[in-house]
Amino acid sequence: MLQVGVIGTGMIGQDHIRRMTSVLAGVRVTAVADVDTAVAASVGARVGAPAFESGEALIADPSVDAVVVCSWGPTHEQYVLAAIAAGKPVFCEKPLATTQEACLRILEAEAAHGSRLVQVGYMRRYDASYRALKSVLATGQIGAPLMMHCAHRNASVPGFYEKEMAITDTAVHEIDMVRWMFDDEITAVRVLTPRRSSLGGDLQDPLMLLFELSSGVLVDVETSVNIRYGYDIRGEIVGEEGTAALGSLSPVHVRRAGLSADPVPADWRERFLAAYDVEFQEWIDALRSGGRPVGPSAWDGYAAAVVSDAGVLALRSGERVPVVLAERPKLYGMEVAA
Ligand code: NAD
Ligand code: ISE
Repeated sequence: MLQVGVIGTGMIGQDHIRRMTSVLAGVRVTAVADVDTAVAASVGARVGAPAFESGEALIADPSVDAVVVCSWGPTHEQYVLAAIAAGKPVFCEKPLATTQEACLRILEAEAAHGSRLVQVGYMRRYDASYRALKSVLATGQIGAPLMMHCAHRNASVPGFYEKEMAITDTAVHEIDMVRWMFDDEITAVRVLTPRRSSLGGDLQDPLMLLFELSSGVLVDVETSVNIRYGYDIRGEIVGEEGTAALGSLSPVHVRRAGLSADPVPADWRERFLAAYDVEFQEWIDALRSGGRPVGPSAWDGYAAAVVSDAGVLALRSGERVPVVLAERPKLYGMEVAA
């Protein structure tokens, strides 16, 4: 049984605790921690896990074999570094850290440890629709890919969501997905700002991002984070001989009162429910078999941070911003995760 300590018991922390306690096999949640100690105590009490006074104390405790970090992005670096220092595997929700400099410090710490300990929570790599799309691409049936159109729509976002999070917190999923989908790196970013939605307060919402890949493929991504009607994730690849798109997710299609309708998920928990389950079960199985994490690595987290930093610069300047990655350390090989 893998004994896991969870740091950050907010929305996704609670969802991952639920799946590790009532859905997945071979895992037990043995510790929780949150700066909001009341929330940690009540979430811990529900699953019989003690609430620790700090994330660092949780990481050091012998009841914890592996760590899951679900606190706010700016706090990820400190916990990932502490887990590496303790030699414990750590699953960190995206983003790995909120600056590329912080990600580089994590890469250095992991390299000094000498083997992989870190996995980053880019769950789209585990989603059945994205996996099917990647398989279609690999068979060559639509020919060489030329473009991809993506949309990332949230019904609404929490109060703490700030302007640039449309790139660093939301489109960062497409940044990782695109690198994985095309086995390629993003080399430049542009960001266009359409007419602003009146529903987004101070946010520049929506945004239109344009990624250039080293192969010449162009990817556009619409982020709309106050679209109200639901959580809608789209992706269509245009190839030389055809197109392939993420399919409909609904098991049922309703026609009534002059309308033909599929339900739209409410949020990421509903849309990616199965993907998170697969992501965690594969992580648990890899660690239980004595192996190392094989999903999205600290290098993938770093690359996403560099592209997202370029996106923020492109948003501020209105210019095309090139993406420059550091040399890839040997530890991360060239294999494509998941
Ligand atoms: P949330 O605000 O609901 O929960 C975050 C929790 O972290 C809060 O309970 C807060 O008190 C706690 N926290 C803050 N600072 C802390 C610290 N220093 N130490 C310990 N706990 C601390 O936020 P959320 O929506 O659950 O998001 C958490 C993380 O998960 C973010 O990095 C977010 O980007 C990521 N996330 C990923 C997905 C996904 O689809 N993979 C979806 C949602 C959120
Ligand atoms: C959130 O943090 C997530 O990761 C969701 O998957 C994403 O859709 C949302 O925009 C983010 O704020």
